[in-house]
Amino acid sequence: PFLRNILEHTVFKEGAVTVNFIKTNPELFVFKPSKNRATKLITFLGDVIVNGNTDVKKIDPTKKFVKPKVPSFNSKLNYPKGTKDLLTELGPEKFASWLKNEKKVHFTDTTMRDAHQSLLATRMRTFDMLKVAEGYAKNHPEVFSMEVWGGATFDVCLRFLQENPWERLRLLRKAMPNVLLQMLIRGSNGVGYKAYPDNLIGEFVEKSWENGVDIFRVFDSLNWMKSIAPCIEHVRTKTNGLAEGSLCYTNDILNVENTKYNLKYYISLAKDIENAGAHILAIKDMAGLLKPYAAYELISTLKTVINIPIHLHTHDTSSIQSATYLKAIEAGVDVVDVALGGLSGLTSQPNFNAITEMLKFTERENNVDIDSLNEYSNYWETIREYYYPFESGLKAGSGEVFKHEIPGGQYSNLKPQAQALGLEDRFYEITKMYRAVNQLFGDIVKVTPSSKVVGDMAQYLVSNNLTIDDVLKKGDKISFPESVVSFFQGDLGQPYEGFPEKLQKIILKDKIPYTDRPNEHIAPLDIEAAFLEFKNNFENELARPIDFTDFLSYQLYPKVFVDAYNKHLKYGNLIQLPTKNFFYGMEIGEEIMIEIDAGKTLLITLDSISDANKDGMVTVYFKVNGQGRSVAIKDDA
Ligand code: 3PY
Ligand code: ZN
Repeated sequence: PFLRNILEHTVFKEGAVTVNFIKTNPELFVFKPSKNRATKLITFLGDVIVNGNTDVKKIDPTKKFVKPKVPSFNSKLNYPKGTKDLLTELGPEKFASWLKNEKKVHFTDTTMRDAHQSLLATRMRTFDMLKVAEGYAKNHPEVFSMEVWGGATFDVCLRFLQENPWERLRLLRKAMPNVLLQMLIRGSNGVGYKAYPDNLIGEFVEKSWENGVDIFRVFDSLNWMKSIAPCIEHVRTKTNGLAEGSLCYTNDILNVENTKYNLKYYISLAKDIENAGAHILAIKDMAGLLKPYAAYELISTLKTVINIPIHLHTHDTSSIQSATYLKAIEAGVDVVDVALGGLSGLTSQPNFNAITEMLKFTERENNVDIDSLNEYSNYWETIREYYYPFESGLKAGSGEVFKHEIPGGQYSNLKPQAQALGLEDRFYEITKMYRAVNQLFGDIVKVTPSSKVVGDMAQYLVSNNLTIDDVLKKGDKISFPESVVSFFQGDLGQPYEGFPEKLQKIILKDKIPYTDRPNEHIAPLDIEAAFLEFKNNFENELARPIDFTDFLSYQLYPKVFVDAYNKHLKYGNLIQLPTKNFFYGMEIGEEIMIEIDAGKTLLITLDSISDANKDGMVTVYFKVNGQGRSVAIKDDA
């Protein structure tokens, strides 16, 4: 392409080339995207080989990877009947009654969503999931649901992985047609960090269902029913799926000094969620604060006041959450969230394999093939190594979580954020400040996006060497982070018992807060007109066909979508590229097979890499299906 740019350049064509031609014509380095899939792929590989993957900040040159072993399964075998078949047969209401009457405890496997969101900054690629999806659905049809979508995965797919989240969902649906697929949705905030027009959220829910989601776990970051209820309503009216309304658990119901988030509060919230039409109640313990005896008290009480089944979610940050599951199971919880061993524990969910063993030979045992489960755990343990740059570095459980109350998903992100701000050695100061900021804000529920507001404020205060006292005494002279101002204005809804008024005035200065739904301040989207405009802007013969789900991605994350779209034009679809090569490029002599379309495979070998020439261009030589090919890459170093 570089040569083509030179040959097609007007200066070149006019024969007016001077020695400085290349230096003075930077547009020569702007390559028009090619239509050819192989060219796009080797352009991506060439870029990573020469400049690294921009998402990987630190490489360990001594790192060696072990080839993952995919557990065997019979690909000819039909899929055994699972919960998805049962939902189709019974419909959501009867399905929920069936679940409630089950004696055994059921399991949701979070490996493909929350586990990697909480351990590996959400970087797990579809490639590694698809390798085991079909086999897992065939070998483990007893799994209640697979959490595979939503939360931060949507954003990260587009922003960092150069994947289309909808394609991930469709492929997983196809590979796992018998088991329920589950997503996490942040009420009026969808899978984003702010409120969106109601009709956009409605369309999003409908398309999520059409593309494969069965269970919608709906929550609001402040437990605000005005955000939860409309989303449950979308699920009930636009899908035949299950609406799982969540109460987010915070504080400690056994602490008599906790007069805010006590048992009474959760009973009332659970009833509101049931009355809003939820088929299942989720207890979403996003930070892992629900201790064993509190779990027993909460669940046994809720079992007497609501009629829908209860699904418990926790994070094992403290490392005692298996005990919580034991007490919850004794109290009659219907489903618990677990992650396969290799991706469990710490800020992720408790260990599926170990919890299964814990229940063996007891009356609530679920008949799971533990040997097979262990093979899947080993697979993920090996796969995890590819993602080492995204590990949080947390080595052991931490009892401090009961003080700072940082959600599992946020904890693993806070460290790299602190690093980026040059605050690496002040991480514990940040966690302490996080706690202090929560108290300052009046003790709020902290989960995406409200947790981000507390995190932003804590980091801001620590990096500017400010104290809580400074905020209260000199706050009128401080310009607070945008997310904090927006929160106090009402953009994420209303916290339980309201905002602390004095602080609200300090933070907002002359801005006026509001108390109704943020969505009331956003005009409904004219979907038809906006979709037409979108198609006009983005349909391009060089890109893949654009559809309504892309339009939804664009509406939720405009800038992120445009960046991903441009990368797609340049590199094509990278979903079939092995993870090792996606993050670390190729070694000389390495051969990889990539299936670019059904039955169409490319065998790519890296032959050699030239030194940079005087213009900083490196030529990378490949063989593609035996034919020599090269790409010229600008060395950014
Ligand atoms: C998310 O919203 O992504 C979460 O996982 C919250 O716990
Ligand atoms: Zn979670």
